[in-house]
Amino acid sequence: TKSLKEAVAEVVPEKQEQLKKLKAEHADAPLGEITVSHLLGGMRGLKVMLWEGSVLDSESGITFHGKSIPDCQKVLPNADQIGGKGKEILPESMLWLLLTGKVPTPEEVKGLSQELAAKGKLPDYIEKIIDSLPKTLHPMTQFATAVAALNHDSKFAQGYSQGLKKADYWKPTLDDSIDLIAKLPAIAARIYYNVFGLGDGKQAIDSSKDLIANYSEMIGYGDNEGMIDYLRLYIAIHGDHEGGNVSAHTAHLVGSALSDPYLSYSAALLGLAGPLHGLANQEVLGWALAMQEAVGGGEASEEKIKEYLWSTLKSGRVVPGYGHAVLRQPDPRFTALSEFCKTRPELRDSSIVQLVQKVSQVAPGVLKEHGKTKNPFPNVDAASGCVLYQYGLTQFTYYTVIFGISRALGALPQLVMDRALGMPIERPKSMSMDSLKAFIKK
Ligand code: CMX
Repeated sequence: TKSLKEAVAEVVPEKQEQLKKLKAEHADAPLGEITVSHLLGGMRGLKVMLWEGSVLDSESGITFHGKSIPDCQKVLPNADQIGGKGKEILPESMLWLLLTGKVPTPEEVKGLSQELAAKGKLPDYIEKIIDSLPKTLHPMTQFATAVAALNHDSKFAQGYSQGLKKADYWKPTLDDSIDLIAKLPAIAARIYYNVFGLGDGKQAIDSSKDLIANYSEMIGYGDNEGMIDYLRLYIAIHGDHEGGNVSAHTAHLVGSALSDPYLSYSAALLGLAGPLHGLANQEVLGWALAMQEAVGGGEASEEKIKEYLWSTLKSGRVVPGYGHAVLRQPDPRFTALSEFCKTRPELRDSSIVQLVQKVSQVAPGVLKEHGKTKNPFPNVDAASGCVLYQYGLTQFTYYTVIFGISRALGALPQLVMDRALGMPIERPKSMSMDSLKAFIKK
């Protein structure tokens, strides 16, 4: 049985060799043309970034090292296989896959779980920083603040200041990344306790439990098997969505300046906190509850749902949880969460879950008729919040924090790979409108 660090150490030389060959054989191969509309249109579709963990296809959705979500559900170890209870993908298994490209054995996952438990306790100064923040400060701002402050003990920052060799950068990057992933649940739970007075406020860690069983305990859901397994699935499949989305790209960009993993991931969280990105799951729930009040829950008629959708669109707002910059089909993450709902009676019978499912059948037609969005189908955020709500986690300003625990599983492995491959500081060329005009005339 290998440790994660040993497994990564095996992969690094293979990846370095692959990059060397790519550079030697294909450095000048064109990847498409850049037009003015790319520059003005948020750089959609431009292939300008290396990202190893996952690839997003506009039709079939996300694959993690070539594995779809159903593939991962089949092969990645779950809690039942490591002495716990639960059938869904463990985030530890997903982390292993994202970092190494390999499916871990249950023993390897158990070892990783124990390593994370051993590193999960927060230092006193972090607890004090979180406790000093006003309860009215958005939980995501609190989250990013605490994560940035952990750079106090960064092994990468310390090593760099002591003249660490470039070839070794990836090692303390990996140490910091594992340390951060281990501490995210306790940070998130302490914020939950301070802002909402829920959980026991202690963030105690049981080394025999997996990351999310411990997190669930910390936020007061230790006895709720359905919620624990939902959180595992949610966190595993939100982990990575290739590199161009705001949070992943931000971690990569900030890390390219050799800011350590804590600073890089803190910046990523601040991007995740935007309503067009991670905050959409908070937006969806507020919107769905208002709809439930206006049209009824699971029993609402198609006509009423249509009317409500049109009233949102006519008021100039977007329908939250619908559309995507890359996807052109329903998001497989939405499908996976919807399938989970079918397996649990408490979710099958939930009025808000039923309403969200009904909306997902009606909204694509309305959005097509509206004619603006390139993708009228639900994205992951359409489904994720209603399940938390049904399980009693009704504080929806907290939802994006849970997404924030997850995104580290993909963003931090890429940071390790960036340093292992010696990727340079990111510095694209910008242009003013005048310089653009002058350039086009030439
Ligand atoms: N409802 C109404 N209009 C929408 C829409 C929606 N759900 N999605 C896109 N549009 C509109 C856009 O606002 C844009 O209008 P303008 O031309 O007036 O600016 C037009 O359709 C074209 O947009 P697009 O090219 O289809 O989409 P983008 O790549 O620009 O944006 C996204 C993608 C996700 C930001 C957008 O679909 C959106 O705002 N969706 C709602 C918010 C949401 O669910 N975000 C979560 C995404 C997943 C995640 O990151 O977590």
